[in-house]
Amino acid sequence: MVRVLHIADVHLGASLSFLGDKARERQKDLEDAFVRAIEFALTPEHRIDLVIIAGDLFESQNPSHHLLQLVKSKFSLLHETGIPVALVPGTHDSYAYATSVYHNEENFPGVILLHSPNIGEPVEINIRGVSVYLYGMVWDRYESTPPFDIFKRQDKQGIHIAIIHGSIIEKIPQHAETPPPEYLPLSYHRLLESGMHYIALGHYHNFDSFGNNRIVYPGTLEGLDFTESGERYLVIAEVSEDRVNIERHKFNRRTLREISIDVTEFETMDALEKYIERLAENDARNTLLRLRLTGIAPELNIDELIRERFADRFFYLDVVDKTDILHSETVNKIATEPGVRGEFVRLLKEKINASADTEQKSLYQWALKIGLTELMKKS
Ligand SMILES: [Mn+2]
Repeated sequence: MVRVLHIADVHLGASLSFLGDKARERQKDLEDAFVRAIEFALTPEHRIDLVIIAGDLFESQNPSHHLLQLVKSKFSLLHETGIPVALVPGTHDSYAYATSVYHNEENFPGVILLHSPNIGEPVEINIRGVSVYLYGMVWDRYESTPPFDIFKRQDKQGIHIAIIHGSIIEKIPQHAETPPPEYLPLSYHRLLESGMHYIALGHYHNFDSFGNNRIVYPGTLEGLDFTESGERYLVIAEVSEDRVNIERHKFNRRTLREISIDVTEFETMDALEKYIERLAENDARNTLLRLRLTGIAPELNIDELIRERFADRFFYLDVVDKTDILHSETVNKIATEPGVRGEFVRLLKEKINASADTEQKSLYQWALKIGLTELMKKS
């Protein structure tokens, strides 16, 4: 049995610009997550035999000097401790770029860098007397030949592990268009026939596993956006010839959460604020929260009011206002008024009702909301 620490999609250097002035602090979280993962491997009690990095360690093929030094120093420590590291480049930090950081192996002391365009000869290493064979590939427009999932384990005694940054096609959402080849499409049914004891994947950012844990995506260590909400895990795979056990340790320091609220259920702004107050009781300083508001709002500028009151409470707060302005009581009352405000509402409502195009419709709705909010401030 070998104990493998399997990470992927760390995305060191991701801009995270949607976080505005919090972006730098969040980037630091990603760096810390990488450092913590390596420290985990270096802790003798964790008995890690091998570290696998299955692509997108960096956000770009040409990371900053700072990030490179950080990664290099950690790989040196693993090397000195005698823990092997196997790595494949990903899509963001692709090997295909002429300027790819992976072309300079000095940056990766002791690291087994797997970058052949097709899975061929494995690299053999020895872990506590057991032969471990490492297979890997990176997609190359000219040299990689599909299908990529029909490789086979070689007939040699030991543990056989493949490392690939690619998409399991059975997981591509039905509405998505045919995946472009750079996604490196793989069928898990065919991968299971490879005879590999473990296939360490990267590319999908949420944890997933197939075939009794033979094929695993660990997911990101810290959520990068709201499609990566909830807990993130450090994944350890105990791989033997007859089975794979997966340990998942909750690992993220901050958590992204997306919550939908039908504001119609709240009679007053006060009641809604009390509800959000309760959300904030639960570790708000480490929460990146997106509130999606639907229904009929008690106040026209509901998103602004929530932001003003709660922005400082959470690490990051985003309020998406999808409330139905046409059925708002305030708006309908103003629509019966004489004068500029009433005229403005009547005009926009007419436009909204008459427009067939949804994009146009929502633009008019937005204009009604913004315009009326301003006009109400003046009265
Ligand atoms: Mn990625």
